[in-house]
Amino acid sequence: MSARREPDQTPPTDVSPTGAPPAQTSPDPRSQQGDRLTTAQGLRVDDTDHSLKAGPRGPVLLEDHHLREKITHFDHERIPERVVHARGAAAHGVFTAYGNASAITKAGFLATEGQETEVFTRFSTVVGSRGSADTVRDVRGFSTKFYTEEGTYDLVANVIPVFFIQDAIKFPDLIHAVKPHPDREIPQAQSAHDTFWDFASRHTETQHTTIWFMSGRGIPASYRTVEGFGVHTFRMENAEGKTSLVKIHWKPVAGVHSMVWEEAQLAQGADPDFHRRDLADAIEHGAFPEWELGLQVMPDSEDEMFMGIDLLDPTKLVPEELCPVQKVGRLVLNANPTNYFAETEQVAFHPGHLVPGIQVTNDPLLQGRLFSYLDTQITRLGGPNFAQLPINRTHAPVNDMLRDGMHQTAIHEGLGTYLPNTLAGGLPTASPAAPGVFVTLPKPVAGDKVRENPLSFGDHFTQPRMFWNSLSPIEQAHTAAAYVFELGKCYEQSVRDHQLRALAKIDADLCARVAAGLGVPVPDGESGDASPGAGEGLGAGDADGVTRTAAISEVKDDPGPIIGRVIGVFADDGSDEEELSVLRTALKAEQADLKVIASHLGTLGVQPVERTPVTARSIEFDAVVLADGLAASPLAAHPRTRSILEEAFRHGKAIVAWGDGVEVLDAYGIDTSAEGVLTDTELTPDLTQGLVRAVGLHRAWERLAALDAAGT
Ligand code: HDD
Repeated sequence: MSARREPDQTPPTDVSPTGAPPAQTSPDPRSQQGDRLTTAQGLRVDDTDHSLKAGPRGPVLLEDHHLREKITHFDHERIPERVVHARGAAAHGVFTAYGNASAITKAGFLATEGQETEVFTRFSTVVGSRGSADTVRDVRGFSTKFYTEEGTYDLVANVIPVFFIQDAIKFPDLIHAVKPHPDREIPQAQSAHDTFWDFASRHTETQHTTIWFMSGRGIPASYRTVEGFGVHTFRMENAEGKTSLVKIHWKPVAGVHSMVWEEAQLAQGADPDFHRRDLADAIEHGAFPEWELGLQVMPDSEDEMFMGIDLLDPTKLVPEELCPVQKVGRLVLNANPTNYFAETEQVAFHPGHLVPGIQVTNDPLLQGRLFSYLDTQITRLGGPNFAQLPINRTHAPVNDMLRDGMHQTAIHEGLGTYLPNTLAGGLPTASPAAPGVFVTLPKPVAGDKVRENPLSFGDHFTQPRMFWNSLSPIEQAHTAAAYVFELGKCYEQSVRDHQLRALAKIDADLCARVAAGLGVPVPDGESGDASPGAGEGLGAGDADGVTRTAAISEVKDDPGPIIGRVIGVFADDGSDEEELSVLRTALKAEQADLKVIASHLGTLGVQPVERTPVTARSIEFDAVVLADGLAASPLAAHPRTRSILEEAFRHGKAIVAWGDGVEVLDAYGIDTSAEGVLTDTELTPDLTQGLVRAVGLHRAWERLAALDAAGT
């Protein structure tokens, strides 16, 4: 029996009198137009569900162009994923300059007060493949394309201010080491394996970055709560030609907030798209993520050092105590991409995409990057014309001499494909040095050709020690536990030993804790570093005696804003919908989101129910609330209610209950006298304010410390 056309395949009836397709629905003429299915040649097709066959039971005919085109195109839908940073999520937004950067740079998008520049920002994990989980322990990328009037500027940043290696020539080794083992291709998206720690422990310049990502910075709570760092030192030039050495920062308005390790692991299973979903949801709900751009501005000194810190060494940061971060503009991400592939996947960043007023330095890592990014796009995006893809197109006028090549989409006119020419009127002409023209700063170059590092690159331990000293005790405990986890996943004792020796050079207590966790003696302190020039305290790096810096710890005395945070409220049919409404309004005023968890979906009165115990997970909530009217409900008795409460308690989250909701806490043994557990007989403004404050502090840090001390 043949089933040629299902009823819903009936052609639409709004045929125009001329037979032309109805008005275009997309501004891009190469995407969908009208509402009729066509081939790539614009031919309308009568059926897309059945191959052309010799009879309903006969063979498929080679002449079926629609079938062949459809399948051929499908066969080529995937492009090579990024060799690193394959998994990402992105958003459109706008950057507004405060104007105060004009003293430092002539870049118009930074220097002109109130100047608004469209941007596209992509966040990413480094190690995992495109389908890997979001919440793995990793460094993360934070790349922003500024579509400025002077050309596109890319800030290809990370969420950690330092990098693993000092020289780009080691990048393939680093990435081979951290990627899955080449024999079994495991583990995916993890650094917790032998080859990574084998590399990291032998190139001890990695130790600063590794201690950062062993801390909470390696498992951010969301992309909205990460800092961003340009890592390298850049050279900026103002309109008067004065130059400065500058480090670039993104400071999240929502504050820095990380997961605890168990949350990150739970999220990997319960919602591998956790960060991607969070970013898109926040933007969709109008809680637009925001960052301020900040600059650390240092004199353009001859030795390119600042207070003992080598500014060309990407494994070093400059403590904010020595050089404050000056805020020069604001980024707001306010629109989700329309199409993941066309935008997030095809966007091509490059640290060499610069504008007048921002130039590179001799940092050997940066110099290698300047080669790598252009090169990689040619493989990944199938040829040299990727700048013509809509997401990569500059918003400034283009008049280049680049012609032809794979996927050429421009129809260039005229004969002027060379210079000098007379046949095209001598156009286009190069511009003399003038505002808006990029002129490389003249800098003297001297020296013998050598494969060597400067002596100042040899200090690998002073700044990791400063990082360790700057953590609060509970953050130190989490960091030490992360090392125990990571090294505990290594099979080779020699690898563990090597890394322990590196830890001994950072801090004896850190080393002792990790050694105890691994059940081995504390090593004798030899680092075993294989890289030339490595050592302790060689040359500069003492950061002018700064042994701890305030910008590192997430534990703050004052609560931050709770914009975009999610509060899970257990309520059921016996609860008062008016109270839920009061709480919802109060949280909305803080731009936080409330999700009701009930024993059934639908509504409680007029209050929508977003979760049941079956679909709710503790990881999606920054705080858990129990409303009155719960004690006798099936929701209270559900085993997942108990696990959500226990996890929220264990992860240091605020827990709030009023009325008989408090009985549920008691029944499950939640200590109502613990820090961050707030109860009352009724929903009062004080209780609500307490909730807002507790979420603003991120976690009940003392509770976490007490649980850690108790070994739970
Ligand atoms: Fe890189 C991608 C950040 C060193 C080679 N890198 C990439 C992305 C970010 C960074 C955020 C993702 C861009 C996107 O979203 O598309 N990379 C950094 C930072 C570094 C760094 C902050 C050090 C300070 N990278 C680095 C080195 C090399 C590369 C030393 C090579 C020598 N990076 C690449 C690459 C990638 C890339 C292979 C992969 C995909 C891409 O470029 O477009 O070229």
